[in-house]
Order: sequence, then structure tokens, then C-alpha cells
Amino acid sequence: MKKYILYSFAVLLIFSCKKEEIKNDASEEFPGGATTYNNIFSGSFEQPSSNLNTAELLQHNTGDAHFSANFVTSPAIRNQGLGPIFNHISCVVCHPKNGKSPQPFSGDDLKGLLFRISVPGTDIHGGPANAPGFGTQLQNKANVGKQAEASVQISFTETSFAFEDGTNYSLRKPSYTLMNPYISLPSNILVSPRLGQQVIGLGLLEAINERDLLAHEDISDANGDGISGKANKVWNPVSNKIEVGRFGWKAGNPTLLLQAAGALNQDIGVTSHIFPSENSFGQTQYDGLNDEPEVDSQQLSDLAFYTQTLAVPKRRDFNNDDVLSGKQLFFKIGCDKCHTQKYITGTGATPSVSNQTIYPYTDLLLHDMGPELADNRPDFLASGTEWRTPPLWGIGLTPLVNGHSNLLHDGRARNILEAIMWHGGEAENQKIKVTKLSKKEREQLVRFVGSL
Ligand code: HEC
Ligand code: HEC
Ligand SMILES: [Ca+2]
Ligand SMILES: [Ca+2]
Ligand SMILES: [Ca+2]
Repeated sequence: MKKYILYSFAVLLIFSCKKEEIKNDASEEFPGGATTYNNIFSGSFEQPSSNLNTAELLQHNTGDAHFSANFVTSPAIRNQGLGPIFNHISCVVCHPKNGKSPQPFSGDDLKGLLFRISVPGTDIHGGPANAPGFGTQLQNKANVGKQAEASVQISFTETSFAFEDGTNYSLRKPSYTLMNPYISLPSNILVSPRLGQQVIGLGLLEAINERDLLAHEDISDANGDGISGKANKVWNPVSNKIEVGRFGWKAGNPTLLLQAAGALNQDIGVTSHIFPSENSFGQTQYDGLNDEPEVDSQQLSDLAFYTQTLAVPKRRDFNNDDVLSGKQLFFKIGCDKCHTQKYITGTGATPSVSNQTIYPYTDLLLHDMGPELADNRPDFLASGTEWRTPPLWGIGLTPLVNGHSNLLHDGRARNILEAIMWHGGEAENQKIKVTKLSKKEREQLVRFVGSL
């Protein structure tokens, strides 16, 4: 009798464990913890965190106005300082509705695509070395009377592949040619195409404890699973220190304040107390003036605050059977080895992002993704083949918010499945496992990712 009870207890335990595997935590429906936004519509990425107080909401809205402001050439009453050279006139053109920019098809309209450039070697802080006369970013637009640095031509090659079940798929690879440079381009120039990213939930990512990120590092792949995450370590000119990089496609930026200051300066041509020199510094068209910053430090911190307090929308269909089967595949295949599911944040820039249980599906670490995705341009510790794992939260809402489903650093993937099939390098094993799935399983995996 005793034996029987023990036996049935064991069976029950096995049974309940098995069921447990495909169950969700109750909190998974709310990937941004208490910041999570509950309504699903095309404006779902433009919502303040749900847990802001009145004063914080006010600052968020002020930052929102700066994020969507169109900058104009000086002198002007408001939003002055555009250029002399720039990529676009506002933050929001490259981060449409705070979501992902579509892939551009022609150099005449690059959408949210910009090119980081450099020459081999490093600067004094270990970062990318300036391309002489061009700096570390290509500005393809200029104020009247000034010269843009260059223009760009885009072409595509399409290649067909097949899954093991015989179903075909094809991948489209863009390539870029820099044209009409204002002076000769260095012959050894390195060019990294980067598309404007979604900007939701970033205050939460900034609030993840550094030790929790470093705990996932496995630089020499000690556990032999083929995956060797590495944190980028980058220069912070505000703290005058090397810090862990978290933001941008190669985690080349340590904080959202610096990201905002850098974007104003390089993308729009607007100076601040952090970057007081115009982006034409070093060029003959540099005006040499040491004028007042074009945004003050309050405007800059309001802008950063805005990106620190954008809500993550809640998940859809998170208890659907196909989504749950897809979730099981995601973990079985090992996608979570880089797309880390869950963290509890530490102390963030604002109380709203502190101590939250979040589900961003990223380790924020660098991974070698193979030669096909490589930009071959190092960025601090990131090699020419390494990219930061992007967060997957909100990814399924991109079609609703942005009207497209372009993914990866230059938008080359036309949907979630193509993005997966571009994986190589450290993720080669995971990709091979996906090629062996049945059609139904592939759909379940994509459905799960799309529910995030
Ligand atoms: C010309 C297009 C463009 C403009 C204008 C632009 N951005 Fe970006 N943004 C990008 C690109 C491209 C990246 C990725 C950069 C990288 O990989 O280094 C990015 C990254 C970011 C990130 C980091 C996102 C992440 O997940 O790590 C933030 C925050 C951000 N931008 C804020 C801003 C703000 C604030 C402004 C306005 C001051 C702005 N951006 C203007 C294109 C743009
Ligand atoms: C070795 C680490 C690693 C593994 C394993 C991995 N990924 Fe990724 N994933 C990345 C990196 C890095 C990128 C960005 C690459 C780029 O933009 O060039 C990425 C990009 C993506 C994107 C596009 C996201 C965006 O915003 O553009 C999706 C979707 C994705 N991965 C899903 C998966 C799935 C599903 C699996 C498992 C089959 C998987 N990944 C396995 C590292 C990984
Ligand atoms: Ca300016
Ligand atoms: Ca430049
Ligand atoms: Ca490993």
C-alpha cells in the first residue's frame, strides 16, 4: 500500500512537471512589469510607463515633445541648431511611432538607416578610429550652403534555400555603395549600416544590474555549447570611465543620456553640454565657433527621461496552445541562450523601472553571428562579426505599429522566420535545428516570437 502511494505520487510529480514546462508565469503577460501598457493598437509603443506619478508624467510629455520636434537651422525661436550636416531632422523619423524603421530601398530615402564609419585601429579610448574628414558617422544631408559627406546606393541579391521538409525560402541581402563624397573617402573605410531601433522598455534594460549581465558572459565558451556571450565595454565621456555597453546594435552605448546626446549631435547636428562641438568638426566647413549648446541640459535630460519611461505593451495570445508549443521549441532549440527570458531589475534611473520583473528576451551581450551578417567594423570590444542580441519584446506588434516586419540591423529580414534563418556563427546550431522542424513547428515558433 505504502509503495503504491509513493509510486502514484511519483507519477503525479512527473505528470505535473511535464505540464509545468509549457505553463506560463502569471507575470509573463506583462513583460515590462508594472510599466506594462494594456491596450493593443498602432500607438502601443508611444505610451508612458503605467506606473509614473504626475510629475514624472509631465517630464515624460516634455521629453516626448523634444523626441518628435523638427529641428531647424539657427537662428530660430524653437528647436534650432539643425546641421550643418545631419541624417534627419527629428528623432521620430528614424524611430517611427517609437518602433522599428523600415528597410530603405533607395539611397534617395534612407528612412531610419544610417552608416557608422571608421578606419582600422582604435581611438584613445579603444573605440572606432575616425575616418579622416568624415568622423565615425556618415551624414548624408546638409544645410543650405553646406556639403553632405556622401550619398548612398543600395542594391540587393536574393538567394534561395530550403528547409528539410522541402519548403523553399529566400533571403535578400542588401549592399551599399558610398557615392559623391565631398572629399575622397579613405580607401580602407569600414562601413556599418544600422537601422533605427524600437525604443520601448529601454529604462528597464538600463536598470538591469551589471552583475546579472556579466553572469551570462562565457567569453571563451567554457561550457562548450558554442555560444560565447561577451559584454561590450565602452567609453562614457560623462563619467570618464569604461562601462558596460547596452544600447545600439553593437551595444556601443552605456546610457540613455549618452545615446540621446550622441543622436542629437551626430544624427541631427545639435550640440549639447556633453557634445559641444558640431559634427562637422575637423572639416573645412566647420565654423570653429565655440557657441552655447543648442539644447540645454534640461532638454537633454527630458529627452533621455522619455526613452527611460516608455512602456512595453502586454503580450497577446500568451496562453494559446500553439504559442505555448512554440515557446517550448524556443527553449528546446536554445534560442534563450542569447535571448534571455527574464530579469529582475535593480535600481534604475527612475523608481518606475526599479525592481521590476521583466521579460525582454535579450542578454544584451555580443555574439558572433557569422560572416553573412557581419559588418566587419569593430566597435570597442565588438568585433566585425559581433552584434548585441536585440530584445524581442514588442516584436509581434511591428506590423501593426510600423506597417512592416523588417528585422535585423539593416532591416534585411522581411519577417520573423527570415530573421531566424539569417542567424549563423554562434547561433548556427540553433538555425540548423529550425531547418529540421516541421512546417507546423516552424509556425508555432514564429507564433510564439510574434506573441512577445
Ligand atoms: C538618422 C536616424 C536616427 C535619428 C535621427 C535618431 N536615431 Fe536613434 N537610433 C538610430 C539608429 C540607427 C540606432 C542604432 C544605433 C547603433 O547601432 O549604434 C539608434 C538607436 C537609438 C537608441 C538605442 C535603442 C536600443 O535598443 O539600444 C535610442 C535610445 C535612440 N536611438 C534615441 C534617439 C533619440 C533620443 C534621438 C533624437 C535625439 C534619435 N535616436 C535620433 C537612428 C536614429
Ligand atoms: C548566439 C546568440 C543567439 C541565438 C542562439 C539566437 N539569437 Fe536571435 N539574434 C541574435 C542576435 C545577435 C541578433 C541580431 C543580429 C543582427 O541584427 O544582425 C538576433 C536577432 C533575432 C531576431 C530579430 C530581432 C530584431 O529586432 O531585429 C529574431 C526574431 C531572433 N533573433 C529570434 C531568434 C530565435 C527564434 C532563435 C532560436 C531559433 C534565436 N534568435 C537564436 C542572437 C541570437
Ligand atoms: Ca548645429
Ligand atoms: Ca561625419
Ligand atoms: Ca557557452
